[in-house]
Amino acid sequence: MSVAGTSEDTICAIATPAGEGGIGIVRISGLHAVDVASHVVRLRSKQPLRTLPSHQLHLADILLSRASSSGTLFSSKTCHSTEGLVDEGLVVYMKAPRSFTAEDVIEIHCHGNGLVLQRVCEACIAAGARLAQAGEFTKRAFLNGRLDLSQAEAVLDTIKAKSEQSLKLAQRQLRGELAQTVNRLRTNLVGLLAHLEAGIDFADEDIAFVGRDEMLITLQETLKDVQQLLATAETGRVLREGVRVVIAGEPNVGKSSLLNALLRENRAIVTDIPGTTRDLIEESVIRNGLRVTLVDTAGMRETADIVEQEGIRRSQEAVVQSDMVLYVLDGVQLASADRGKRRFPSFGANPLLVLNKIDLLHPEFVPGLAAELQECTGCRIVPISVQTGAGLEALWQAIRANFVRPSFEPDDGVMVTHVRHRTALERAEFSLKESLTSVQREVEPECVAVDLRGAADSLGEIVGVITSDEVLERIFSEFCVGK
Ligand SMILES: Nc1nc2c(ncn2[C@@H]2O[C@H](COP(=O)(O)OP(=O)(O)OP(=O)(O)O)[C@@H](O)[C@H]2O)c(=O)[nH]1
Ligand SMILES: [Mg+2]
Repeated sequence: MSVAGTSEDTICAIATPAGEGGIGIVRISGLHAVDVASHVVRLRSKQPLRTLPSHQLHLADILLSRASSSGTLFSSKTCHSTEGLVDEGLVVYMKAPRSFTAEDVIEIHCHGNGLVLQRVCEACIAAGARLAQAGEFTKRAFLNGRLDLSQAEAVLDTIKAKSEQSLKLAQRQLRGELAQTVNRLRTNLVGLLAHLEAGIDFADEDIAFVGRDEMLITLQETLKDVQQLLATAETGRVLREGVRVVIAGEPNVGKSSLLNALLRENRAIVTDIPGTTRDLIEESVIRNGLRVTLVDTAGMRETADIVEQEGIRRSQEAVVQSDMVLYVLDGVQLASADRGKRRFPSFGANPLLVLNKIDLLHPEFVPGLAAELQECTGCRIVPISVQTGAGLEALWQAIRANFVRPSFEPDDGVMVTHVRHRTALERAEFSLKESLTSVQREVEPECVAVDLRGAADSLGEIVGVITSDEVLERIFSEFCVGK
């Protein structure tokens, strides 16, 4: 279903984060934004709001509208000489269509006090606006054609980006890089489809509107481009969302010590008593542009202690939900066990084995032990000592290499960062392969057209040409109110 048009309602919301701040902004958007704001602000210049030039800040008194003046923030006594006065601030009028929503937008900049902002918002509502829903300003920008859907999603990514690289990716998507590529591919398919359908309509006249070879070339090239985009999706997701790395292993091997060392912070309790950690301890750190959430867990062992049992259950759950497991081993324990009796981890998909406490081993002994471990388990091994810091840099590199290929440059080509885009591309890939097979087998053009339409529609979903209300609802509900 395609969605178009805009709402008649004028909406308002506090656009700045909750809490105290130097300034706070209330944003109003819609057909009646100026009328609503006129009830709430009085320009010091006495000019009517409507006559203001667009995109200029003007000093104003910010007032309570009559309908909300029964409020409790300022009693009638305190407001005697300046009745209904709340604050003084700045007002900016952004005339449609040159605004974020492409509608008339007024922003009222007051002091960043939650009560004041709340009162201004209430005054706007009393003057006829309604409180905006989560993401409604951005949704209007999309519905009014200011942004495509991938750009609207990039607005949220820009707000939420925690690392340099995720911010860079969000900004590139906001500039429309992904949309341009997807639109180009979609246009090629729609062109092909038009020719194919013309051929079907005029089948009796024996005119070939598009040759088989030409069709094969276009389909193959489009498929290649779609697959190229898909190849970036995993790295894109990892850079946008960050990764969850769980530190697991038996008690006392140095898991909490490792967490503290990687965070460079004394976050978890470390003792030489096995079973020290019970709860999961979680903390994020940004390293080389990648946001890594590290999770320290309770050491795995058989135990009758029910608190520890619960801790171990949570550890196992954390392992299942992780993107990567660092399985820590005590180098001394391992070295002292008989060769045949050495125990190795049996859980976690492809864990990275961290051979800890190598400061307590003879340096010449470490490479042999690591090689033996590698041979027995087939897993990657990183020998470290939390005590001396040896191997920690190599461990960081191994974590990154697990997710991002070493030659990766965030400035290389267009990247796919959203699961929604990835699944749409996968559907497009499937339909393109089907249509290629149909053309190769010289199946009736009607069948080819169905798959071509499917591929074009899947691409259209990314930019929002084809989108259901349900999808829009889901996307914009992730936003905060005021964006
Ligand atoms: N020599 C040496 N001791 C270490 C090293 N890493 C940790 N330890 C010591 O090993 C002991 C256990 O460390 P923890 O970090 O509490 O171990 P854990 O795996 O979290 O233990 P649990 O929470 O009980 O599962 C402490 O006495 C640490 O000081 C290391 O690299 N070298
Ligand atoms: Mg611990």
